[in-house]
Formats: sequence, structure tokens, C-alpha cells
Amino acid sequence: MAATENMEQTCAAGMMTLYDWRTGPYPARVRIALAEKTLRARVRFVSVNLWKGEHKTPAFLAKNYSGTLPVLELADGTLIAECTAITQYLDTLDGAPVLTGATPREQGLIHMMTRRAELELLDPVSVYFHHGTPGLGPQVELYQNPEWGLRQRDRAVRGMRYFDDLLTRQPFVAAGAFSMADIAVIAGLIFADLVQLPIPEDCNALSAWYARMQARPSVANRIAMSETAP
Ligand SMILES: N[C@@H](CCC(=O)N[C@@H](CS)C(=O)NCC(=O)O)C(=O)O
Repeated sequence: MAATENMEQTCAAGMMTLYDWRTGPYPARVRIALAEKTLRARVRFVSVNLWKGEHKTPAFLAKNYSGTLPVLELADGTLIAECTAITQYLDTLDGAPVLTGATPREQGLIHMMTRRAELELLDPVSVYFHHGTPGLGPQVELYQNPEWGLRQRDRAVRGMRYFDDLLTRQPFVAAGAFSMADIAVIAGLIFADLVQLPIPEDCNALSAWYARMQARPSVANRIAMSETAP
């Protein structure tokens, strides 16, 4: 047990690699988390070109069976995929979580709302992109179901309305402070913007919250940060 802990501490001190795509909404979740945790200097970025389908090559699939970005590779070679899992790992590295909750109650709420942001907004926008638009192009999108894509677009808009209503009653998505759940909704709106799916005009609370979120340095600098030398 002590040996495992030592190994974890040694590896935790080493450099990590983020398999990443600069403008990707999901990788943005990890970039924002890195900035919030001031961990940028601990990570080198490796670009995987989604438009060329580099995430579907055997070499990349060996790193992440799901063939998606981001993936975090630890100094010991451990591979962690899925934004929530990566964020949780980064957030608890120093034993002082600020994004995933400090108490069991906070952790439960933040996990629930993060998943809800994925289910009701971010993932539906992604499905719309891949199925209801040309997506990553014919070389990468080997199967498309436009009707499913359009249904998911509508679901995403319903999700925006849900979060708008929620944000009329509270300042942040999961509770009284910025968390991983806010980051997931931010990514949903970044993706919605990319596919030209605007926030409905009457969703004032969501728009005001998003403007506040975009003013955070972690969100504003999320693309530029990969060019900043560690
Ligand atoms: N559930 C995954 C979703 C990741 C995801 O869909 N990432 C996008 C990058 S923005 C991707 O790799 N898309 C390429 C594809 O699905 O072909 C996570 O949370 O990490």
C-alpha cells in the first residue's frame, strides 16, 4: 500500500500529456479545469486532428477505445479518458478539490448536474453536429442519421431552457460555487455556438450566466493556453 502511494506521488509529480484538439468543446472542459487548478505547467498538449480522423486510427484507439478526445496520459502511462473522469483526477491531485465538491453532498450534486449537462445539452449538440450537419466530413462520418441529429438539436434547445430556468434561482449550475457542472454547460454552449445553435433570446438567465463564465480567465484563455509554454 505504502509502495503504491509512493509510486502515485512520484508519478503525480511528473509531466502529463493531454491528447487534445484546440477548438474541441470536450477538450475545452479539461483545459478550463487545468487553468482553474493552475496545473497548466504540468501538462504537454498533443494535437489529434479530428478533421483528418486521427482519433479513429488504431494507434489512438489503443489509447481510448471510444475514439474520442480528450485523453490524459499520466507520467506512468496510465490513460484516463472521459472529461468527468479526467476532471475528477486533476481536481483531487492536490487533495483540495475545488471543482468536484468538498463534501459528499456537493460531490453528489455536482456529479448529477454534470451528467445532466451532458445528457441534456452537450451530448445532444454533439449528436446534432455528427448527424444533422456534415460533421467532420464524409471521410470521418461513416454513418449519419439526420433525423436523429435534428431530434437531438431540439433536445439541446430544451436543455438550454432547463438550465435557464435553473439559473434564475441560483448563481451556478450545481450550487453556490463554480464547479465541473458549470464547465460542462459552458462546453455545451461552446459547441452550440460552433454549430450555430444560439441560446433562445428569452433565456436571459442562461445568457447572463454565460457572459459571466466567459469573463473567467480559464474560459477566455482556453484556446490560447495550449500555445503557452509550460
Ligand atoms: N464522453 C466523452 C465525449 C468526448 C467527445 O465526444 N469528444 C469529441 C471532441 S470535441 C470527439 O472526440 N469527437 C469525435 C468523434 O466523436 O468522432 C467525454 O466526456 O470525454
